[in-house]
Amino acid sequence: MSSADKNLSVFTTEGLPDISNKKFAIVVAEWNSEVTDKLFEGAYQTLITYGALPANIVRGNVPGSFELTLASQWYAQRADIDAVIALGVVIQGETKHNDYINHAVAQGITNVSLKCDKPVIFGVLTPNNMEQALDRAGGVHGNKGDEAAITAIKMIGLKNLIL
Ligand code: DLZ
Repeated sequence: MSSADKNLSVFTTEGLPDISNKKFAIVVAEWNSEVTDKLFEGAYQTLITYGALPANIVRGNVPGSFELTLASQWYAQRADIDAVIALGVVIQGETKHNDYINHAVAQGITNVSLKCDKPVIFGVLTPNNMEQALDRAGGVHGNKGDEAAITAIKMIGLKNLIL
């Protein structure tokens, strides 16, 4: 088998793996929902664009970004879920509250990913204000949800190659 054939058998569109039989959970924080709903739309549409089936994408809402970690773990523990995408927006405030949330979620999601041995993608925006958030949720700076979905797909492909 030539290397080109091998690539074809492993990868489909633009080097990304076939995800038509993969199942995804997208966990969405309701805090700043005007932004997180756009992040969800970006992630969902990107998964569909690259071959995921609508029936294989589940959405779970949580109250705020701090709750993303536990809900991500609940999904990641499910045998049928291949990857989890956690989406939230934590806007910098006058207090340090946002820092505590950001660090807790980043660390928590890392721990879940390692514990469950599955991609759990950190799709949390940490902008200074709402304008910056919207710029990164389908605005001039793209959509962090799209990026998170591509990252999930790439990690699934990488796992298949390495293990
Ligand atoms: C409390 C809080 C604050 C101040 N800011 C945000 C935010 O910018 N983004 C977000 O997703 N959640 C925020 N929260 C809520 C916390 O994530 C969490 O839901 C509560 O502290 C309850 O655990």
